[in-house]
Order: sequence, then C-alpha cells, then structure tokens
Amino acid sequence: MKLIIAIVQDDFTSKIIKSLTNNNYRTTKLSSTGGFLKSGNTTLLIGVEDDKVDEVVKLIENECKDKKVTKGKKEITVGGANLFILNMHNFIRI
Ligand code: 2BA
Repeated sequence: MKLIIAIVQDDFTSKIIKSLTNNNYRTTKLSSTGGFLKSGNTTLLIGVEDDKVDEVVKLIENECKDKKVTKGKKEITVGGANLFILNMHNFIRI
C-alpha cells in the first residue's frame, strides 16, 4: 500500500476531494501552511493500494493547475499539487 500526501492549493481542494470520493477513494483533509509564502494550503492524506496510485495522481492532476504569484519583485510558480508517495507498512482499521 501507499500513502499519498498531497499538498494542494486551497482553491482546488473541494473539487479534488469530490473527484476522489466519487471514485471511492478515502481522504483526510488537513489545513496547512506553506513555509515559503506562509499562506494557507491543504494537505490531503490518501491511503491506496499500489495499483491505484496512478489513477489517484491522474484524478488530482485533472482538478488543479499551477499559478503565478509575486513575492517581492519576483514571480514564482506555485504548483497545483505537490505529491509525496510513501510506502505504507500497514493499514489497520479498527
Ligand atoms: P510554500 O512553501 O509556501 O511555497 C510556495 C511556492 O514558492 C513553491 O511552489 C515554489 O514555487 C516557491 N518556493 C518555495 N520555497 C522556495 C525557496 N526556498 N526559494 C524559492 N522559491 C521557493 P511549490 O513548489 O509548488 O510548493 C507549494 C507548496 O507545497 C509549498 O508552499 C509547500 O507547502 C509544499 N511543498 C513543496 N515542496 C515541498 C517539500 N519538498 N517539502 C515540503 N513541502 C513542500
């Protein structure tokens, strides 16, 4: 199993969760803050079987896109989503 940690722009959170839920994926939504911009974003925890990872990535990709923001005099590109995909040793539901 894998644990997908997805840090997503707040603007896309609802659509991503709706899409994942409609496709029978379970999510946990955490409020988070980017260390660089110090503005809010959302962290989603999604536990899935290995063979479902690609589909989950695709569903997330379909619902978000990057955006340009200015910080000081610099323009930076904030990704629609940043994903960490971790091997999960075990999942126990009691
Ligand atoms: P923030 O840390 O607020 O970063 C927002 C955007 O600022 C980043 O977009 C990137 O374009 C830029 N940025 C971040 N750190 C920078 C630096 N040291 N120098 C120059 N520009 C910098 P993304 O890379 O798409 O990241 C969006 C959000 O995803 C981040 O918000 C952070 O909350 C998370 N994130 C991204 N990479 C991460 C990582 N390796 N570890 C943990 N969180 C990460």
